[in-house]
Formats: sequence, structure tokens, C-alpha cells
Amino acid sequence: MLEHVRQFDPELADLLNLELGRQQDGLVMIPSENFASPAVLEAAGTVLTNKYAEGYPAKRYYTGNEFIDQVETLAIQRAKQLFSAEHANVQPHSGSGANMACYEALMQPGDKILGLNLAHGGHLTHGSPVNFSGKKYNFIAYGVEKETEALDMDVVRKLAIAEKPKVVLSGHTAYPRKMNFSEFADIANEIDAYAMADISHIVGLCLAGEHENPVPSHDVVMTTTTKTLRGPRSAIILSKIIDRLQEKYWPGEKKNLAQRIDFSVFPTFQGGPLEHIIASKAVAFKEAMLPEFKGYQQQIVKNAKALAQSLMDNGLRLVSGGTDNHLMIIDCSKLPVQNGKVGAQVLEKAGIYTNMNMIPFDTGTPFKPSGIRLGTPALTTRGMKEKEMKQIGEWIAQLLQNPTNDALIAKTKQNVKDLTTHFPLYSELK
Ligand code: DSN
Repeated sequence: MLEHVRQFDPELADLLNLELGRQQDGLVMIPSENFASPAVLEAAGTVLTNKYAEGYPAKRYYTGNEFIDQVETLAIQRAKQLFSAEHANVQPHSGSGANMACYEALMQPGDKILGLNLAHGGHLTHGSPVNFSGKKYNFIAYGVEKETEALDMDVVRKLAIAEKPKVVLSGHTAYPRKMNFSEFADIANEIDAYAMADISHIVGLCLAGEHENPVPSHDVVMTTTTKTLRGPRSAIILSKIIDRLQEKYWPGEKKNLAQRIDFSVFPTFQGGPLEHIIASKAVAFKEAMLPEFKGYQQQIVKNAKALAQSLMDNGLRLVSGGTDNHLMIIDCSKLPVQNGKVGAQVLEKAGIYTNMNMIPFDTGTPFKPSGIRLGTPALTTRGMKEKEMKQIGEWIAQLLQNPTNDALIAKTKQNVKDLTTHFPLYSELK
């Protein structure tokens, strides 16, 4: 690997190797990060990057798409099979772009949509006022209950009935509990709204049956492909073909829901698709069809529960008291680090990578929030199990309780490095 880069651009090759070393020697615990397989990486670095392919298979604006069409069709077929979806668009470059396209296909500017509060686990594109979503659409936020820090679906239902949004959006980036997708779909049906889910974080858990797969019950579902799916940095949209609310919301419109989704992706927001990344997604979908993928997802959840228990046993408070999925959020407000920013920085010094995060009813700010978000997908890919999670939980708790103890930080960094040598990563890339 890197033979040509090394020869032509040693400065860049050195940086790439340093990043490889960082990933190998540290504990990647940001719950939205993972390690793609060598096959996924290889497919992303192919001659497909050379090709312009505006349009869709058999409907392109350039010639020379004989094989590109087959690659994209393969990715579409695999996505549909994997998720039991009627329609799949595999072209979105990213999760934000995919959400943008979904909203465009379902709403007019100013339309009302229900989404999870950012501080309670929602995403920037779920209506943050600084994001296109909050500027272009009328987002009404639902949130967790103060006492449980979990969603109460009766409260969500009441809000939906009172507000009558055109879209009910479920899904999250920082909610440690299960989402009741069928109940979200029921609520949407009850009020004649579209049911949309963003399953970017938990997609693998949904595929493995650890969480409910919302695709059958929802009009539109989108996901990034990077996270628990372990594919390249990208996204896809899955949808029904027929719009059950077409007469009500789109009278006179000729395009069905699937066609509106496709049109929203191209030509509305994107030009040439990244066919090399689409090829890489096809590889990731094939990997997700293997029986061992299910075992991997089950282990992610077991590891998250073991890590959460260890953190709590060592005196830390977790939002909602634990986790049902791959992530958890440590409340740092009463710890010596005082906030998640300082906390995540202390952990980083020891080679443990997490991210600062708002917690429900946070008195901090997005740049100095009270929480640290962390999870187990990447460590589970390395082969770590409950025993390692218990140990890592102890290290994290010690560091957050003794953030200025440089000797402890140095010792933990060495312990982290020693641990990682037992779980080799990308040995073939060195
Ligand atoms: N940035 C991603 C995450 O970390 O959850 C979501 O876009």
C-alpha cells in the first residue's frame, strides 16, 4: 500500500502512516467511527474515480457507463435485499446530503416536521437553527423526559397530534436507548404524516435484529454507511415506491416517491456520483449479508453494556443510566473535568478517542457541553470483548476523576498501547 504515494509525495505518505499508527495504537471510541475492511478500502481507491456518470443506470448524460451501470445496479440490488427495501438510492455523498434530499422529496420550504432535540440526541440536520434544516423547514423538537432521560412515546404522540407535522422523523446520533420505530410509524399514520427515520448510527443493529428495522414501516429511511455498517464515508436512501399521501400533499405531481427521492439527489443537490464510493458501498453491503455480521453487531451491544457497567461501577453517571445500543454518554458536570470538552481532551492524551456532546437539559454550550459520547463499534471490530471493556471503563473513570495527574495519563497511554498490540489492525497496510 501507498507505494506510489510514498514515491511521489513522501510528505503526504508520512502523514497517512502517522494516522494509520494513531488508529492502530489508540482506542477509537467515537461511536460514529469504525474500521472499514481492506476490501472496502480497496474498492474506494479504484479507477472508478475517473468516471463521470451523472444520472442513473441506463439514464446517463455521458457515454462509457457500461460497467459503471453494472456497479451501481449491483449496489442498489444489494441495498434493497439487505434492508428489504422497495427502492434504494446509493448516490448520496454523505448523511447530511441524504437528509437534505429526503426532506426535499417530502416537504416544501416552511413545512412542519417533528425531530429529536439536538441536545437530547438528535443531529444537526434534524432541525438545528444553524443548519439548513432548521433554516428551511419548521422543525418542532421532541425530547426525552427529565427523570428518565428517555423518550416517552405518549408525549411524542401528543405533540404530533397537537402540531400535525407533515413528517415525523425518528433516529438519532446520541441517544443510548432503543427507538420504537413501529410506534413512530403508527403516529405518522395517525396524523397523515410521512414516517422518516435516520438510522445512521444503529443501522448495523437494525440489520442484525438487535434493533427494529424501520424500513418496512417507514416511507423513507436514510443511513450513512460509515458507522455500524462499516462501509465507506457515504450514505444511502431507502424508500417506498408509491407515495401513500401523494393526493394529499402532492396533487398533480407525476413522480412517485421513489422518483422524487432520485430527482432530489440528482439533479437537485448532486452532480456526478462518486462511483468508486458506490463500489465500496457494494462491498460493505455484501459483508453485511454474511452470518458473522450479526455476531459482530451482537458483540457491539454486549460490549457497550459491559463498558457502561464498568463506567458506572467506577463512579460515573451515564445519561439514562446505561445503554441499549452501541453508545453511551458520560455526564461530566460533577466530575473534576467539569465538562465534556476537557474530559475528551484528557482521554485523548492517553490515546482514548471520544467526543464531547450535549446532554439532555445541558447547562453548557455545544462548544463546552457537559457530556462525553463514546461507544464500542470500532473496538469490537478489533476483536475486543467484555473483559477489555471492563478494563477500559476503569481507565476512563480514573482519568476523568484525576485529569491533572500526568503520571496516570502517561501510564494509561502505555497500557492502551500494550492492549492494542493484542488486537492487530490493518497489519497488511504497514
Ligand atoms: N458526525 C456524526 C456523528 O458523529 O454522529 C453524525 O453526522
